[in-house]
Amino acid sequence: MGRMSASPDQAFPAQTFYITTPIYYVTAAPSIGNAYTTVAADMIARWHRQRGDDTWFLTGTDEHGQKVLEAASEHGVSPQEWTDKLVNEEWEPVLSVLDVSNDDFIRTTEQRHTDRVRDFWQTLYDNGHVYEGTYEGPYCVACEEFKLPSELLEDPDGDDSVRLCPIHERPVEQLSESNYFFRLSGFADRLLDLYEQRPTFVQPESARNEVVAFVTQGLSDLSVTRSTFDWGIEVPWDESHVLYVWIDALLNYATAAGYGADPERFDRLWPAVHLVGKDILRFHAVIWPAMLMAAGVDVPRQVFAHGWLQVGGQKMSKSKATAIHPSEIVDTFGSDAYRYYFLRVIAFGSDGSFSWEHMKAVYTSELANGLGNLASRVAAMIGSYFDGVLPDPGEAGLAEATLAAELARTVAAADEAMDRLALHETLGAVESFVARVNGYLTEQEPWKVAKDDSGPSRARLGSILYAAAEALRGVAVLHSAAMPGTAAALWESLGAAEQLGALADQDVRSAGRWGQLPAGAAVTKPSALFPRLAEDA
Ligand code: ME8
Repeated sequence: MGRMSASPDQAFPAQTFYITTPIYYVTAAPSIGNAYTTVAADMIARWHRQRGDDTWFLTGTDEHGQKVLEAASEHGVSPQEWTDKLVNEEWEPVLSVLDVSNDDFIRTTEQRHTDRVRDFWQTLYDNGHVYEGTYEGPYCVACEEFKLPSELLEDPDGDDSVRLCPIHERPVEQLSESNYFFRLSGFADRLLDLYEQRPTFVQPESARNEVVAFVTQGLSDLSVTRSTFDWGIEVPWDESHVLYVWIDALLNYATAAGYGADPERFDRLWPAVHLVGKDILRFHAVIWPAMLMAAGVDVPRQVFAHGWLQVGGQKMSKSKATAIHPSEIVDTFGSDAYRYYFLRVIAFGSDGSFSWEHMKAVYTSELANGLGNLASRVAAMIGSYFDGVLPDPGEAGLAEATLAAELARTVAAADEAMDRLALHETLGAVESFVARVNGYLTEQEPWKVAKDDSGPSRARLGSILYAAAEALRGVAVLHSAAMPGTAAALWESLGAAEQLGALADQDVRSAGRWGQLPAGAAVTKPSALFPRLAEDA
């Protein structure tokens, strides 16, 4: 999959890998729901960089539409002032809080976006994909979407004139507007062909089935303009309308990659992998590819819909009180443990729950007592038995050969899971290996071997501690995508930075080759990778 592109500083052409998150509505501060998609995309991007792929990772903010306008009005400021403030004070800073390595950040109010969006829709209008009509129907502002009467919920207080959005459980509005429509209905067959010919276009399987079932019922044309408010991109052929926020927002993935402005760059990066929550699956797997087909542009490489993060059994969203800011959790556990927790314990693609108790339990067992303790024990033993100089591996026994084979298997399994975006399996494979290394030490009892000063015992002690350190070298490479800070600290403590170069430059697929850390490396105790939690945490 993907195209090859040669870049001048690489000896071999790398595969291009372009990944995106949704662009989030700037109605409020980020929640752990938004952060979930962003850290997942970050882990994937970092992994691809460590495969040597020409990687581009985009995130950003969705700033137009009625919903953002209403949030600004509630605070008594203009929508532009509102979005500027929120982006500067919240949406950009949260990326550093979470250690996110995005290559670009797009705001839909930027001219590099708005100009290209107008060009795109003018072309579709000129080519007959857009026509004028009237729309009447229920509209949910929180979704920014017209709803079908059949999917609405009844009013819990029994008011017959009120119907609720099934996602937000808040009243919908009845809209009647003269609008422009995109001939979406004409793309149903081509979309169904796409889903059939490229079974991984929509993933996971449950998401694919939902989309196929939806399109099989037939598609209605899509109203793509609004005339009752003006916070949006002006329709180029009729300035009494603004473009519907979704068809403006979806184009961010193309405009940020140079569509319409830098064709060479766009050709190199496109098509993208889109990570989305399942709430916005249809926009990405139905409307977006149809828009691209209408414009004669390749459809995305993949749309992957992950599940809903729940707190106390309810989907969290900014419009509900359960929204938790990522900093609340990062302040207690640190960003690496945060990233690890959400990506490790929730099967990527399924719903999952967050609770402080569960997070504390995973932190303590897998990170503090698992990896953290292992790293500090190995460094401490090399410190006290070998003055901090990595001993010679000597003659490897069966146990060491087994450990080496397990590392190679772990790397292969973790990398294969990454291709399916089974991030939880990638991390699960590494966690099992960490547990294996701990088991290896328990079996080999180096602290007992150290009591005997004879030559063979010294050699044996060296073999054991070399094997444990070399195993940790592999773990550092494997964990650098999910836990960049921890992996870098581990890498430093093994003396690997000095001997093997920067962690970011290590090829993840070669991490299983045993014996890379040379004897003589200076091993130092890492500062506490996962500090003990305060009593009241
Ligand atoms: O929909 N669980 O923006 P948005 C999991 N602007 N993921 C969650 C989540 C939860 N509880 N809450 C939010 C929009 N998310 C549009 C997108 S893209 C062209 C335009 C994540 O601010 C998840 O990725 O409502 C979801 O799809 C997204 O945030 C919705 O963010």
